[in-house]
Formats: sequence, structure tokens, C-alpha cells
Amino acid sequence: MNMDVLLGLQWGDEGKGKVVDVLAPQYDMVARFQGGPNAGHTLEFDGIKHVLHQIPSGIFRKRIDNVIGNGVVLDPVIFKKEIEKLSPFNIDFTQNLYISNKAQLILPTHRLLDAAYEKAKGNKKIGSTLKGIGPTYQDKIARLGLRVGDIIESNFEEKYRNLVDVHQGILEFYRHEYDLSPLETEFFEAIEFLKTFNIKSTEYLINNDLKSGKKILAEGAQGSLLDVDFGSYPFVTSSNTMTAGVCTGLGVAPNTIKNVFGIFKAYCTRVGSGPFPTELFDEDGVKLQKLGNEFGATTGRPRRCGWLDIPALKYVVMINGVTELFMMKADVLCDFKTIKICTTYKLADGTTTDEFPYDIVDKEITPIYKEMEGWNTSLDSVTGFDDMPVALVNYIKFIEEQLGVPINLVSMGPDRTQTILRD
Ligand code: 2SA
Ligand code: MG
Repeated sequence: MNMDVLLGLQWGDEGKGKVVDVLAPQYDMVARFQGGPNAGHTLEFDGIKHVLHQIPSGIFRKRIDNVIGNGVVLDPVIFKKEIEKLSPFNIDFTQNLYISNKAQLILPTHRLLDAAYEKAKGNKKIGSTLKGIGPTYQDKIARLGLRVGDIIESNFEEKYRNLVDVHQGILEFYRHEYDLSPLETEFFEAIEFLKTFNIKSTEYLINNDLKSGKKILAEGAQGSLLDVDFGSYPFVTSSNTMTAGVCTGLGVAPNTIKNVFGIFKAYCTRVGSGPFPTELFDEDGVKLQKLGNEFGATTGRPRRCGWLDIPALKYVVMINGVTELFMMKADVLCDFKTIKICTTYKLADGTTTDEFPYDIVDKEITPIYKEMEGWNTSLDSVTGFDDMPVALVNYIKFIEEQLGVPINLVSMGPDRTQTILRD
């Protein structure tokens, strides 16, 4: 029972990187179990901002092992760039980074396919980060994919060619133009680089650690509303971003999981297409985007902004078994006289529900809001739950009552130090 899980409860970008970095000292290992370079986990300390894509957020802590689990799709080219970017920080990757031999490899043609599929969808496009995530998971499930463990085998290039042949057939069908040769040079250079890392059956490492009493934090990427099964399908990512994904993405049994930390922003954002019931198109939305600096950490795309959505949160608290809530970016709401929270959805036929509708993509939803007084003051001097402004305390209480789970951490800024923990 020493595995804790940290998940984003909205559409990603809740601040997972920051929280993992803050919690990491309590753990012996941080492990990524799904997603890939579509993630952008931002950590800020000592005045430097770091964005991690595939490398777990425990990497800056010397004592902590970091695992890229089998559920991840790994792009070797982006991996090489990420490692090189970390070179000023004297991290000994031979000591603290392990990659599952069963993680799937993202090939250059997976990225090309992602672009071809999105283009073909026209105005129905998903708004993918175009990192090749969907096509790589597709090949995994179709039992065609290449795994990290394959790269040391003598027939790796042959396997690669066979799969690329299949991809080229599809690209031809889509009449997608491309120049593969520079991408391949870069890919094979990155494969040689990847070979120098610890590649192993990380499920043994993880389970042995658990057996010996070590503590592990599973670091989720994207958010529960982007889960391939329960999110706003088809506007989702291609992995299980929920607690259950930890078991298949790392090779651990459900009964090893103890705490499930669910992180959410004090408001809501979404990058990419798809339904977003509480989205704001007015000046409040612009204000949230500006004050929250809401731009994609991977693609730089502006994020859509809106008020907190309780029906959506209730849903993901349920499917994930969330035991503790962490509320991020409370400081962004500092400048609002009133704050709204969506408590129910009103549907086109006049009925209301607090359930997340199956056909959320097509349904016309009018959010019913509760209006609350804003704290309308800076939170810079707040040092604990006791000296928070009353309006913030009320906001927290209301969310806790609605979701039935305590909020034990409130973040008030990007730095490690701007974090309030309940005693
Ligand atoms: P994909 O790339 O095929 O998985 O995209 C499918 C949908 O999932 C969304 N998605 C994300 N949403 C929020 N944050 C993500 N990571 C980056 C970040 C995104 C960025 O941290 O900011 O920089 O733009 C992420 N990754 C995937 C995506 O928008 C699609 O809606
Ligand atoms: Mg992000």
C-alpha cells in the first residue's frame, strides 16, 4: 500500500509538475504511467522554470528514482533533447532514471500520421499536440508497435522498416507530403543515445521497491476529462489518464494504491478542441488567460478558460477514487469581485443534471452557477489555512462539500515555496 497517485482532474495543465516537485521528498520514486511528449509539466524553483515532457518530475531530486513506465509512449528524439536541456544541472541519469523496455516508441511517421489524420478531420479536428500520441497507441493496440526493448535487438532496423512501410501506405492514402529522410537520421541518432540509458522490466523494480517498503508516486499526465474511456470522447487523448491506468501503465496491482491526489485549478482551462461547458467568451475569460498565463507548455497554444465545473469534478472524483484534493492557482482569482462555480448542467429539454453526459460533445449545456464573493486581495502574505481570506475559505469549503473530499493543498503561485499544506 505504498503507491500514491497524482492526477489532473480537468483537461490537463492543472499544475501536476509543480505538485510532484513539492511532494517528491516524501517519495523514493516518481513514475510516469501514460502519455508521452504531449505532456508539459512545469516546475519552478531557484528562479528557473523547467518544462518536462517525458521525464518524470522527480528528476531534480538526487535521491529519487524516476521511471518512464510501460504505459508511456516515448519519442527518442524529444527524449534526447530533454536530457540535453538538463545537462547544466549535473543530474546522474545512470543513477536515477529507468525506462521500461515495454514502453512504446514514437516513430517519425507516427507524428506524420497524427498530422495527416488531423488535417483530414478538418473542423472536427481533436486539437492534438501532433506528437504522434494517437497513432503510436493505435499501433500498440493493433499489436504492430515497436517497444523500447526492441532497440537493442539486431533486427530493430528491419522491424522499423516494416512498420514504416505500413505507415507510408496510409500517408499515401491521405496524400500527405513529407520528407522522411532528415527525420530518420535524427531518429536513429536518438536511438543510439537512448541505448545508453537504463532500460529494463521496470515492473520488477517497482514491485520490489514496494515490497521493501519504499514509497512511490505515480505522476499522471493530461487530465481525467481527456481519458480515452471516460473523457469527452472523441476529444480526448489516447491513454487512460485515470487511476486505473497506473496499474496497467506500471505493472502494479490495484491494492498497492493508497492515496489518490486529485489536482484541479481554482478555475478551468482546456487546450485543443472539444466541449467545455463553463468556457468564458467574455472579459473574465480573457482575464483568467492573462493572469493565469494560460498558454500550452508544449505547443504554446492559448488555453480556453472558464469557471470551475463541479459536475465534471464529481464525475472524475468518482472514477478515480480521489482521497485528497489539491487546488492550484488560487492567486489567479485574486482580482475578481465575484467568482462563479457551475453546480449543475441545464440541458436543452429544460431538465437539469449533475452528471457528466455521455453525449457531452453534441449536447447543448447551460451551466447553472452559484455566485460567490471573491477574495479580491493578494495572497502573498498567506502562510497557512488559518490566515486565508474568509472568501477563499468559503470557496474551499463549498468545493469540499460538493465533492465530499478534503482540499489539503492550495497553491498560490508557481514557485515551490508558494504552496500551503493543511497540517
Ligand atoms: P494528443 O496530443 O493527441 O494527446 O491530444 C489529444 C487531446 O489531448 C489534449 N492534450 C493536452 N491538454 C492539455 N495539456 C497537454 N499538454 C501540453 C501542456 C499541451 C500544450 O502541458 O500544455 O502545450 O499544448 C495536453 N496534451 C494533450 C490536446 O489538446 C487534445 O485536445
Ligand atoms: Mg501541462
